Amino acid sequence: MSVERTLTILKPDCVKKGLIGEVIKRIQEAGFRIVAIKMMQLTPTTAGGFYAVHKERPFYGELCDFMSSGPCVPMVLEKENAVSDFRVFIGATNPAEAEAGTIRANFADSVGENIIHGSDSVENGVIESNYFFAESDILAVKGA
Ligand code: 3AN
Repeated sequence: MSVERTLTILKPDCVKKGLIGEVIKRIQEAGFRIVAIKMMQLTPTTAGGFYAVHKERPFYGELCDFMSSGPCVPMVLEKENAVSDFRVFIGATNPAEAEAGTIRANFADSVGENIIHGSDSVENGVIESNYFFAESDILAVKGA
């Protein structure tokens, strides 16, 4: 297994529920190193660019409105096998189907408002990290 980077976003519902600290604590306890982090508010346009792959889906407008409804916290995480391990860690897109103990099972309300994003491939991990961070913002972090 090789060290990978994945892009996560603590979504506006995570921030509004006061869960930034709790979710970051769990992310670090699970062995992911935070190598870039910021808090920002997306616009409908920047949210739309991030989710451009879903442009034709019926929920696209709702998704862009939600993702720009308040501050969010994008982060780049690093770990061996980070991409698929993080997808397991956060749970299924629909929290009703998410495995017990995952972030979405514990904290998410619906498929639309599901607390957290995780890249779905190594390639997208790089593309999505570059959407939010310059390479110079991604720092080497030793240990957890
Ligand atoms: P994931 O984020 O788990 O990879 P995707 O890529 O299928 O899921 O969907 C991207 C985002 O679009 C999800 N995180 C969710 O917020 C939203 N989404 C997906 N399916 C629906 C749906 N049926 N209704 C509303 N929003 C959805």
